[in-house]
Amino acid sequence: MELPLHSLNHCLEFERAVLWLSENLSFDVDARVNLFEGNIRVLGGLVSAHILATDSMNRLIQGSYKNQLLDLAKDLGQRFLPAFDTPTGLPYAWINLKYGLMKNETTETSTSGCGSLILEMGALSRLTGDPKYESASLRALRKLWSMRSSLNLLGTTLDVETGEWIEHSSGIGAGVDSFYEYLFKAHILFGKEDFWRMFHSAYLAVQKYFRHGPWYHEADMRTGKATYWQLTSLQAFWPGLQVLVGDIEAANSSHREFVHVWKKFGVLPERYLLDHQMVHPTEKYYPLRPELAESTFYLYQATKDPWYIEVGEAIVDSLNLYTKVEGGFASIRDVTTMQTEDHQHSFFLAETCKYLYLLFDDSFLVDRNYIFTTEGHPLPVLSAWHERLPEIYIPSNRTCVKKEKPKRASAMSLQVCPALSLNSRHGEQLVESACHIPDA
Ligand code: DMJ
Repeated sequence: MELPLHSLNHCLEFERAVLWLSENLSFDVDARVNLFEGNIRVLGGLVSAHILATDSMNRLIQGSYKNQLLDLAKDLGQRFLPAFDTPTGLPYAWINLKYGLMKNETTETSTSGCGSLILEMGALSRLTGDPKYESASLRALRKLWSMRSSLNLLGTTLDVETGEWIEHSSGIGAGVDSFYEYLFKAHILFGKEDFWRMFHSAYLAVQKYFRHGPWYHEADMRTGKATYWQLTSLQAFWPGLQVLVGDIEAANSSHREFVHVWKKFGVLPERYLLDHQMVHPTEKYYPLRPELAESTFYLYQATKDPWYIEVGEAIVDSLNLYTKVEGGFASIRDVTTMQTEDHQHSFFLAETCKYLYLLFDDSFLVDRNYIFTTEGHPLPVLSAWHERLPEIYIPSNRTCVKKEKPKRASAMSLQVCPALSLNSRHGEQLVESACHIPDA
């Protein structure tokens, strides 16, 4: 089959990048790196690109590919492992790529730092046939889960040597966000019921203790009492996760609030004080974060409501207006003045641009189901990676069908959390996810 010209260009670019990486990238460097960031940005990128490079449809690579990206991923994964050598199995937040664990390294890490490794490390194990990466990240995840409170809440920071919590207040934003995301996506990718059970309890606790109408505040994991009434830009990923779960109504209502704040400033401030309706005095920045675009993409996929396209267009307009500079896009230092700074995080290309692109053109997703890692790297859902296919993927086991049978069975279209029928409003039957907790 002949490929169209733009596909050929993609292939050439991709092949060139693979070649460049295999000739220029080495992890044998004396650099202290953050395990979480290294995992989601670098390991995830390599593993995902390797899978795309070996795609049976040859969409991205035409010539011979010799597993260079997988070799790099293996090397990096191996360099991560000494971080897990703790009495608790919880990994250190920092590791030196050349020398391993540094003397007097801090023992403090975050919940996401310990609980967001399973997708990349699990995929690496499946691809190499070596279980050590998956085992280390699974052990850490299980330990973390065992540290939850009786309310099924977790804190934000902890000590990897003692397994004690340091910060008991937490929410769905910084330091915790991707922990929830990975429990659920690990269930989709690996089909383990265990992940679903953990996620379901954690999700219900979030909806019960953090949710306040469309907003999410923070609360103390021990008492469930509210601590901070703040909206953070990172929280805007939550509606996207809720779409995967099937809790569309809750997703839509909080997404609208984030859009409202985006429109108020032109971009999302890092932290906004809900109780004072003002930007946090020291966290006024917008580092080109993707979360709102990500949720907009998911909500559009689930509803096909053109309003989400309009939101996407408004986001693109804002990015062009406020952040476009010669040679790229710049972070905003202060959303009240739109002063920029000389920094463009890798997540701008890996996530912000990718989700916006997919919002307007999802043809890449048509013939395969993917989950996206927290850094936006696609991993295909392969039955070979499943212990047992989750029931939701077996058509006859679907308990409730929300819409007409979708053409393809993605987690998003099937809405993994089973649906409940509610009372009717305006004469039509209302269907909500079993994970949805209505407002009191
Ligand atoms: C990304 O690096 C990841 O999504 C991470 O989980 C938290 N958010 C940043 C981008 O804002």
